[in-house]
Amino acid sequence: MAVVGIVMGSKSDEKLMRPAMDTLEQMGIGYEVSVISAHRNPEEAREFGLSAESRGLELIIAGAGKAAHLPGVLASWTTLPVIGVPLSSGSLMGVESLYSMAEMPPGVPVACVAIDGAKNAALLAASILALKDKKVKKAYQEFRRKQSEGAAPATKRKCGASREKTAIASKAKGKRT
Ligand code: C2R
Repeated sequence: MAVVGIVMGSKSDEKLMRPAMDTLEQMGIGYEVSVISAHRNPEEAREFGLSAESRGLELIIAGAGKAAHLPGVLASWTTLPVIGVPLSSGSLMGVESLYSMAEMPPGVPVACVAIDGAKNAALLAASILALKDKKVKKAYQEFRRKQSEGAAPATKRKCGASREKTAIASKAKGKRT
């Protein structure tokens, strides 16, 4: 059963939103995907928001590029949490979408991840759903554990490299390290 509704402003957003779908699948979270533009399909956007909760959705992930009103408009029609994903499809590479989502005025919040942060949107969704779904909690914790294990050697190498760089930079300035 779909508990997450993924909505994107255009079919052209699919590639950038794909990591959200893959990650939800990995977490065993049911989702549905819709293409709705708040600008081009205002009636559908309203209907989606109004019916989301009664259809069993618990959370919405809305990805859009350019002037991205979609997450805010969906959030205006529902009290479900809405996570916005600003997409780099426009000539401003997503900065305009980021501002549209992150700068929602007080009263109707939209959680906003990084530009093209579809994967994090799904992980954030997992952590929210994990509050009451034990299976999701287990899957999310497992993901985080594996990620930490995999990241450990790379982190060590990075630290070493950056310490070396600092030492070289300090020597160049005539300072002791
Ligand atoms: P097209 O490729 O269809 O022209 O869309 C879409 O998310 C897409 O990234 C170009 C970009 O326009 C965005 N779009 C929005 C909205 N509707 C479409 N930001 C909206 O209602 O917010």
